Amino acid sequence: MTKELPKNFLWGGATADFQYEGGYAEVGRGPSTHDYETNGSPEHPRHHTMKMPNGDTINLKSSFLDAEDVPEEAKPVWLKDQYYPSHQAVDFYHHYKEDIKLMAGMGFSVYRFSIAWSRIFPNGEENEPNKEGLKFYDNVISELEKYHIQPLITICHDEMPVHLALKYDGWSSRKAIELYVKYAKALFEHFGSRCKYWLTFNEINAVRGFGPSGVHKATGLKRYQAAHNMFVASAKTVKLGHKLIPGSRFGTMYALSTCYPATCKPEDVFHNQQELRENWYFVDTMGRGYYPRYADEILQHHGIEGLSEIKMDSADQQTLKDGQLDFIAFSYYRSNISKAGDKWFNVGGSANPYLEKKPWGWGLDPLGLRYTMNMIYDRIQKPIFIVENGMGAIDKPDENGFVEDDYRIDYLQKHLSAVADAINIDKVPCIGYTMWAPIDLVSLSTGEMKKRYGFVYVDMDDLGHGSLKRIPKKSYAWMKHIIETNGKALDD
Ligand code: BGP
Repeated sequence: MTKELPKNFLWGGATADFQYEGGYAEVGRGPSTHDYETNGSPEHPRHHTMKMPNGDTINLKSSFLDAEDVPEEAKPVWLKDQYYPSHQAVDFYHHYKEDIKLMAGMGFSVYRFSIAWSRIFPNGEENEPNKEGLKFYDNVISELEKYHIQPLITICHDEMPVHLALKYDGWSSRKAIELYVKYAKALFEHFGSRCKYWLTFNEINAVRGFGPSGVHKATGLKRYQAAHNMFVASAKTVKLGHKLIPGSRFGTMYALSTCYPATCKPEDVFHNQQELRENWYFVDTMGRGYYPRYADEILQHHGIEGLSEIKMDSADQQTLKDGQLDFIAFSYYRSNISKAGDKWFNVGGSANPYLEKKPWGWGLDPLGLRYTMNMIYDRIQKPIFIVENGMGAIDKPDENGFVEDDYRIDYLQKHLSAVADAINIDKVPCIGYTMWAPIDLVSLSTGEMKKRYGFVYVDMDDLGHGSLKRIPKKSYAWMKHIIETNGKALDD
C-alpha cells in the first residue's frame, strides 16, 4: 500500500514557548512558572528555586512526572549561580524570521507553537492584554503567512503566569477558569481570523505540580481538582471559540506514548487496562463531554472518594457537553510495558525487551504509533492530529557544524510509515503531523540542550553558551523530500 498521504494532510513541526522562545523579559512579559526552573540532566533532576520566609533558599525537584510539593509560604527566586533555560531558550524571539524561513524551506504547511500566557497577561489579572505581546505573535503569524504556513496555536503549554500560581494556587482554584477564558478570548479576538486550529492545553493528562499547573501540591485531590477546572476552562473556551471564529477547530493534546501488558497473563492485561484508563479519563471526558463511568475508580486509586469530592458548579456538566473537542491531538514518542503489582504509570513504564532502546532509554516502537492512532479513533471517533513525535539524540556536528543524523531519519521514516499505514490501510482520519521539534530547543524533562530533536542544529550548549547559529542537518533535506512527495518517498 502506498505511503502517499491525502492531499490536504498538514506537515509541520511543534515547539513550546518556554523551551524555544526566550525573550523572557521582552515587551513586558511577566514571569511564568517555568522561569524559576533550573537546567538538569537524567542524573541531576531540574529544580525550582524558592525562598522561605526565614530567608532560607530551597531547591524543589520540578521534574515533569515527579515534581515535589512546594510549600505555600515559599516564593520563587532566581539565584545567581543557577542557569534558567527558559530565559533565553534558543531565542526564537530574535530569530523567528530565520527559523520560519527554515521551516518553509522544508515545505511545512503548519507550525504548532504556544503563546506565552504571561506575554499577553503578564500577571494574569490585568484587564487589557499587553499590546506589545500581541504584536510579537502578530509578527510571527505574518511571517508564517508569507510562506503559506498555517498556525496551530497551543493556548497553554504546561505553564501559567507565576502570580496566578502564588495567589490562587494555580489551576486548583476556579479563578483560573475565568482568567484563562479571558486570555483565550483576547487571543480569539486578535488572531481569530488568522488561525483555524487551536489546542486548549498541552499533555493535560501529564500536567501536575507547580511548573505545569501552578498547583503547590502535585498529587491527590489537588491534582484532580485542577484537572476538573481545566476541563471546564477548555470546554468554555471551545464554545467561545466556535462562536467567535467561524470554522475554527479545537483540540486538547494528550501524552499518549503507550504502555503494553508485560505478558499475556490475565492479571497483567487487566492491570494494564486499568492504568491506561488514567489517561483515557482525560481523553474521554473532554472528547465525549462527560466523565466516564470508571472515573470514581481512578480517583479512588489516588486516595480521593470519587467525583463527589471534586468541587463542581451545577452548570459544569452542561459546559462539558457543550464544549466537546473537535479533534484529539496527542504526543507519541515510545512505548513501555507494565505488570500486575506495578505502580500505575500514566506516562512511562518498564522497558520492553522486544524493542531497540534509543538514547534516554526510549523504546523504538513505530507500530505503537499506528496502534495508538487506531485506539484513539476507535474510542472517540473524532479526527486525530499527531502534534508531537520525534527522537532526542546527542548530535555530533563536524567542523562545519553539519550533523549526519541518519538515526533521526531512520526514526522518522519508520514512524511516518506507520502514520501512513494507519491512514491508508486502517482509515484513521488524521489532520496532520507536527514533528517535535524542527529546530533544536531545550528539553522539558531534563532542561538539557544536548537532547536534540531538530532538523536544524542550534549552536548552544547545556548552559546556554554558543553563537545560536542555525545549521540544517542531514535530516532537513530528507524531510523536505518526504513532504514534497506527500509521503510517497517513504517507500524509497
Ligand atoms: C512533551 C512536551 C514537550 C517536549 C517533549 C519532549 O512532553 O509536550 O514540551 O519537551 O515532550 O520531551 P523532552 O523535552 O523532555 O525530551
